[in-house]
Amino acid sequence: MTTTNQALKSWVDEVAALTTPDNIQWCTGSQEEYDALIQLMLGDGTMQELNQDKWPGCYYHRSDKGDVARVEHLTFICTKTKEEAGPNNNWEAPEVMKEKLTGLFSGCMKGRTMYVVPYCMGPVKSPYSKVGIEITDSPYVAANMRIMTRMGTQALEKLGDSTDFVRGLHSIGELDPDRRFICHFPDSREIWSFGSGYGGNALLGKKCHALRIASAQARDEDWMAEHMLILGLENPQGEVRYVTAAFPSACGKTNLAMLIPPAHYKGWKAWCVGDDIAWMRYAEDGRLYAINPEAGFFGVAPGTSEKTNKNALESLKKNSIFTNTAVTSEGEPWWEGMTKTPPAKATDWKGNEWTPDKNDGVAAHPNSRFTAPAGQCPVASPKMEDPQGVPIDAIIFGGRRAKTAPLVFEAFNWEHGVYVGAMAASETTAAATGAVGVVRRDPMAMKPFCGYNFGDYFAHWLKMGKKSDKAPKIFHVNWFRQDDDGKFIWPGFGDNMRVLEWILKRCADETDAVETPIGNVPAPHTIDLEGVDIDEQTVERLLGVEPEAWTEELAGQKEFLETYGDKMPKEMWDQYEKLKERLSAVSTS
Ligand code: GTP
Ligand code: SPV
Ligand code: MN
Repeated sequence: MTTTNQALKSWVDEVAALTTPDNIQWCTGSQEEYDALIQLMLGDGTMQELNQDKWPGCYYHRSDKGDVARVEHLTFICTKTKEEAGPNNNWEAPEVMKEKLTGLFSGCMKGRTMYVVPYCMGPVKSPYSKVGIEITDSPYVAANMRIMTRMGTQALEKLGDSTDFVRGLHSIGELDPDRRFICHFPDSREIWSFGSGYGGNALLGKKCHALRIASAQARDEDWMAEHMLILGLENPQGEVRYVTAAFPSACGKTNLAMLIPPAHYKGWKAWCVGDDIAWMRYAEDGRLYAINPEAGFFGVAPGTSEKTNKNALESLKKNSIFTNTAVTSEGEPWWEGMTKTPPAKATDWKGNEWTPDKNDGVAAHPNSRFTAPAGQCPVASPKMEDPQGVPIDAIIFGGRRAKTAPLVFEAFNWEHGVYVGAMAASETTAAATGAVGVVRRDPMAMKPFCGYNFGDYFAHWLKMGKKSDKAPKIFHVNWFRQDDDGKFIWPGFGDNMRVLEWILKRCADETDAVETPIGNVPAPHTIDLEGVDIDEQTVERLLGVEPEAWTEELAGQKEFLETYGDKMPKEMWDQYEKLKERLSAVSTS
């Protein structure tokens, strides 16, 4: 035992008594310990060695076929009342859920080792970082946690004898989808996750702690826990300015977080601070600062290539874990979109032999992922480790919209920006189980991750804007607009830099915009398109705001606002009325 923390010791004893493991292993986070975990998994076949000459320190894991994504319908927020959790969450009373889960956890670690995984979300020296302890019976989870968080002794030392830590209890159970529950108890800062070994369901520091529990804690303590990337943009004069961006799962955060500016942007450089989660608070200078609570990337593999995201590929070349990708006959990981020519022969994510002419499906699961140390990113910002974080100029919301949403627009002010974020909608992706490609509202990209009632969450956002006259400006982007044939009309990826430049210029009052009912769009020719093969008509379409489409959108917005009854702040209804007026003014003029 490596701690004198009585609260921690007695909780671990309690959990051991409930789950009856054969062994208890306290994780220190050392390299030897990690290597031993890998050896253990190589031994029992849950991990496979990849080609060590080409992929040093890289390993492969195939998860259970029925356990490949987050499960939103099995994710619960267990607050005292249903209203606190809100219509945006599944709810169960804490004591009812705990009784049910106690039954499932009872004796579930028999024959297994219980790993006690202390972790710190955020730089260890940051006053804004938070410690959690995950107890798990999965060595795969323990290994991934070492990449994704500051894990082990350093976290225990930070905790000291404090009782202030998130208690996360996890068991893979039997991986039975009918006995799977991902439950959060925001009041007692606890997470109980049973029956899944995958990603956000199982790596409890990530979505469960750093978003669902943290969002509730942030509401109580006047800060923000958001599903956002953090990106620094350095201009040729060497000045770096930072933005955060909230896009739903599998909608481009990791890609934007490490983008490579187009050749035309000489002297510009992008710095990655974070690719998925931002914790933000005001500093004494009145500015909003963000830290990345994570230490690794759990990134979507498909579509990641030298062309689309070279920096991600560089990040994952060594010391990484691949889950549910394909593996070539050379022992290399592979996924759709990675290379122009697919490998002649591979084993697919289900373990079946795969050849390119085999047309019964993809080789890699659409939600297959890599776990890579963030420090390996060639453009990892030195500020990743800064205890104070980075000051934010702009907050960007976005989604995957084939129609309606233009490439970029600027909110008129903070309050309008909160409305824009709250009304964001996006086509669903493979990051969660369920239908793909259906437009649904995903406020601030937090639909699956907000640990309390969205009505209260919007109120919290509104309040945060009033705390300072230096609050960031708010924007909305859409990289995914399509033509009638379903082809993307914006090149995206590195070229998104052009939109970011416009955003930064707006923040510095250096470029023009045209007012539309939904917000300010770029004035003609204010987005630098030099070197992009795009015609004038397409640009018009990209930036176009069609009042008819938005009037249709209004109906959906009203319905959404109504769902929250009295909890929906009045300011949001005011914004709705104003938008309605602006839209009717243009359609009657
Ligand atoms: P999570 O990790 O689930 O939160 O996802 P994410 O938001 O980090 O998404 P990611 O950057 O991994 O991108 C998901 C998919 O969108 C990948 O297949 C990318 O190739 C694709 N993508 C990202 N950016 C763009 C873009 O600008 N244009 C287009 N067309 N596709 C993009
Ligand atoms: C997401 O779905 O937004 C992810 C992956 O980042 S997971 O960790 O599974 O939540
Ligand atoms: Mn995410």
